[in-house]
Amino acid sequence: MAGNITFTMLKPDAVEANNIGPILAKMNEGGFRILAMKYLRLSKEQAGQFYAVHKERPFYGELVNYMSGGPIVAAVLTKDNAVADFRKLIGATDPSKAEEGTIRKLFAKSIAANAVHGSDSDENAGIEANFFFSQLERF
Ligand code: FUP
Repeated sequence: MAGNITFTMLKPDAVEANNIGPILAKMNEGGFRILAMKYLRLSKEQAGQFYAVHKERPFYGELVNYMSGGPIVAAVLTKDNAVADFRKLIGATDPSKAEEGTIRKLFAKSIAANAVHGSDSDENAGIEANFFFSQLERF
């Protein structure tokens, strides 16, 4: 059965462009509620650990530099069928391929600076939420 949480980050480009409010509004309008949220800057080590699954990919170094290059917002969101519905709401990784009206189409600048992250499975949603937040069960 599909789970009801997903994990997101508003990436450095979205924070720099002062789009935290508009992007969170889109998430709310899409039916998501915020369970946990924090504003922080990742160290290089933390960004490398978070994206360790991409270690062998050619863009890994750039991705780690990019994600540790400025502040982000990390959040746990809830909704029925959260992971799939959220990926639909944010659109394709490459904003030039993202559907009209999606968050990446509206706010992303490039494939690297693509405004937001969204978990790709229920298992990863749990792992990623736990990477940033402890004691989620209290909510
Ligand atoms: P997504 O699940 O849509 O966030 O995309 P991926 O897991 O495939 O990629 C994770 C992040 O790596 C993307 F958000 C941006 C970065 N990336 C690149 O910089 N270049 C690429 O060619 C692919 C991904």
